[in-house]
Amino acid sequence: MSKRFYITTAIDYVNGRPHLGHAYEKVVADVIARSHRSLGDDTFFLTGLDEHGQKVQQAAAAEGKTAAVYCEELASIWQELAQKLQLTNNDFVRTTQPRHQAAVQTILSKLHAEGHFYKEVYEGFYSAREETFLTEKDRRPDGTFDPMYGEVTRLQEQNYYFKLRDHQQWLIDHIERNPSFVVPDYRRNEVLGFLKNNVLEDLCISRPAARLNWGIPLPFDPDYVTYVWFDALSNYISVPASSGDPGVPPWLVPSNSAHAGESSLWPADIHVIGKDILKFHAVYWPIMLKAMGAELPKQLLVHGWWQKDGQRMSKSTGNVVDPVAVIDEWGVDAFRFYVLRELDIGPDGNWTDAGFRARYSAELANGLGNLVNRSLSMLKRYRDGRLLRVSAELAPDADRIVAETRARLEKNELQGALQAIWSLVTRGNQYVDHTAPFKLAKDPANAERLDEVLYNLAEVCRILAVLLWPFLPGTAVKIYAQLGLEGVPDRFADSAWGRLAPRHTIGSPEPLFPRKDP
Ligand code: ME8
Repeated sequence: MSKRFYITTAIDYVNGRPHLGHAYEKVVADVIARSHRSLGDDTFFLTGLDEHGQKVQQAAAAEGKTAAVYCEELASIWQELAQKLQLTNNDFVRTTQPRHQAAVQTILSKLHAEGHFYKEVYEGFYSAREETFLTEKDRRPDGTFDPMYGEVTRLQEQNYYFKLRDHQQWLIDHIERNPSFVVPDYRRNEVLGFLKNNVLEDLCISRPAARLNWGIPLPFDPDYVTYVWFDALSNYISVPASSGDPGVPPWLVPSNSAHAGESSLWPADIHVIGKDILKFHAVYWPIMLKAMGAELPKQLLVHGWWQKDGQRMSKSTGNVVDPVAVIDEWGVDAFRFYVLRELDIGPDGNWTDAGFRARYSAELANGLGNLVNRSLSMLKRYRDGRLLRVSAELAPDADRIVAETRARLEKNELQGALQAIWSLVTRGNQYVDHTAPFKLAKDPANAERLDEVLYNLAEVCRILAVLLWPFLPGTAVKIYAQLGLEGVPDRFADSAWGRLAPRHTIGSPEPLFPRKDP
């Protein structure tokens, strides 16, 4: 059985509009998916929406709508964003889809039948905002709860619980034996610290339907719906299961599903998630999968959070960065570039409009845009767009940078890969300054040298298009078209030096990143 590279993102709550943080995560996953395809891996990229639960039910009620109508309206806004970001997701899961609900019910029935759940009365505190039960341990020294929990109420109710305790040592061993299961390291240490210093509490996996009806009914007790996290985490496996994936446990594959053939998606290679949902993915999800007899995902790639001007983004402060507005004004590639270049995967980031403009102007307009535009314009002006002589003067620099970009991509170091790519932009611009083709063009005695210089510049532009494809796909395609090349630069192997043929004629140079007034 062969394995496809399978990457997912968190599925977003549809309790409002998408913001910068949601868009960032999806772009990160898209770049990794595109890189793997470019490097030759058969790749499947999944993203989608988390539509059930109290947050969504409350948001719908606040607008006087049913949850179903509310989700339907918002889902199209989120799907439009996926298109605007030029995501290459192969599927879009919504937890309200029948295929997903059926898989969740199959999982619940199986785990119930095998004795993983029990029913018990709970008495304690409850945060509706975080949909979580709280204990005395969660109180701060002054007796209050962290404001992130919103209003905390006392509650007494009967629910179903998933036994976690028996799996605690197994999970610690798994994380210790697999250093790349949680990346970066400091997030892995955080999970290990949590697991070693606390006894795992069993997980409440139900909510009484009388209190919350917007959820998947428990198949063995219609008075309850499924806890939203149990529902949501299952999306990663419900999608492969519903298409007959040979990597998922056979009991989870519906009998009427089309058989997906011999190549499997499951286990996932990378779940891209934000730091706030690490515990759900590094503790509950592996234990759910172990109980199901399914393999564990290979990696949780954990990114940090964006702030705006040093402050947490929030609707009440009115400082939420709207990715759609940025894209409409500056273009999707400028958005993708800024978030990936500014923030490495791991630490927190800070969006400032001034920082965005500075990178646009220095790195996109004056860096990449200027190199491509002046290189191709000179070729047009001095040689009517024709390459007359092949040269490999810049090949050693280009080869070194291509190798470094590849090494960075293989480690998911997207910021580092962009830095490597921009070292080729800088090298190209220096080369123009040093060789001064505009001076060479004045004396026919320099004709051969000018031909060589123009070839090196065109070839650097072509290689940049190939390297940029996962990051700035629209720009990469434009560079290819301006070079008079057909198709898309979506194969990393084409970054080898010297693919532009002698006598090739380029297309028309056009500015890639128009300069904007300050
Ligand atoms: O947590 N910066 O959904 P969600 C960076 N439905 N990332 C951010 C961010 C910010 N300011 N704000 C949110 C959920 N995110 C669940 C997930 S997965 C089975 C279920 C990230 O809409 C956040 O860390 O609250 C998470 O990875 C994603 O956006 C969705 O957040």
